[in-house]
Amino acid sequence: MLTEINFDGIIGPSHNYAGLSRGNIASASHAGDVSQPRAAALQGIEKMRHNLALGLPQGFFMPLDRPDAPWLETLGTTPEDAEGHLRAQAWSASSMWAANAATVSPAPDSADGKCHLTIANLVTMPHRSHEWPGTLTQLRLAFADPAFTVHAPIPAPFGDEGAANHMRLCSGHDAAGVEIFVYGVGGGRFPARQHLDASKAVARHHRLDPARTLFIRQSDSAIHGGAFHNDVVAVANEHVLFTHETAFEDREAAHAEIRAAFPAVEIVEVPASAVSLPDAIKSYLFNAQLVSLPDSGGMGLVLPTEAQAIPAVWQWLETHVAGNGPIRRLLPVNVRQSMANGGGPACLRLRVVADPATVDPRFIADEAKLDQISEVVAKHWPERIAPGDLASAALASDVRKARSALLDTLDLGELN
Ligand code: SUG
Repeated sequence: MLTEINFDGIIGPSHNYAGLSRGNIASASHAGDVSQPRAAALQGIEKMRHNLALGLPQGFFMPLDRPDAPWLETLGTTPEDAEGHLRAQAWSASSMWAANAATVSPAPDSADGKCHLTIANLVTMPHRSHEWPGTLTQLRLAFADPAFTVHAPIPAPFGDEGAANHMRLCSGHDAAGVEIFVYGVGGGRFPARQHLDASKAVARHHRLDPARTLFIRQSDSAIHGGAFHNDVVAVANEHVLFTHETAFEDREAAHAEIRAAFPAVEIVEVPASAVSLPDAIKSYLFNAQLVSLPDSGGMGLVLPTEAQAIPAVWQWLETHVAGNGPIRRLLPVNVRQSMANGGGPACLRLRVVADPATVDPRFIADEAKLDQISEVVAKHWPERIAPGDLASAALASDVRKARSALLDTLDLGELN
């Protein structure tokens, strides 16, 4: 049976605040802060427990090996000798944001009846550009079953940031859907990370039906306001598109195209007059997991606790839930450590529609396995990392050992 499984990136032991992502306001404003990798990973695990308790299938991905010495070697240096900015780029735990791991097209959407995944190249940001080899290895392991095809990344210079710029509308997760690729156009104050040529290449590789595939331009004002990925201003689930008024460059044309391709769509739009773009970005209202609740049948919004702190945002949500809208429950989760680097609940997960029996079971979560992961994190993850600590060979060694301990515990030593 095909079902939606959310795979969360386990927050790695090297999690730190180096201010590496231009155009990501949270990352810039927390640059130089002391991070808490242990608390960060435990927050991520609690989110997984929360979603499991809702009856939602849950998976996870392992952190990548950091600092990335082989990458530094291609640059002629080492973690010890690298210049500060390169060293920070090598240390980044950014693979935690699994929404950027790959773009996923479920089997019913593809001409060959397979679930296709294309690993994102993440070429726009140096610290993320070296994630893909580790991600490719891991996803080829998790999705080795013939039900899946895992594609290598689209080549540079065509920037691809994966599922963060991809939405799917469908009558049920196991039915054929309409896939929406959202791209940006460069030349502004902040980089447009998703290129149209990359999105089109992904759609071709995934053998999507052109009649059920849309390419929609993200608004320049959203990018310039700090929405470095579309999933900061819009999210879709089944027949619902939850979006800010300013998400798309040509709002009317975008909505008309979406309605024409998927007439049953319910567009829940938050007007800028109710929630300003800066408040939407600060609260990460849209970087929420819009999930179909197995018990009650309605939809729930798993959103960051930051959304409760902004009165306009919380008021809009409470009014919606009290009315007749499709979102029936508000489910705040605390992922503050990730949020401070610009990653909300939706950034931390990759949605894969699949039969769980076809996924390598080592990547599927249950309560007992989350207990095991928490134990390793509590024992091995550093409590704090200050920016100056990245020069420490001892810390680098501890961080590697911490990851290895987790791989061993989960019988994933082959990723070492
Ligand atoms: O790519 N932050 C990530 C956040 C990714 C959020 N993902 C989604 N929206 N799906 C990024 O900007 C900050 C790292 C640092 O500054 O150290 C960072 O990479």
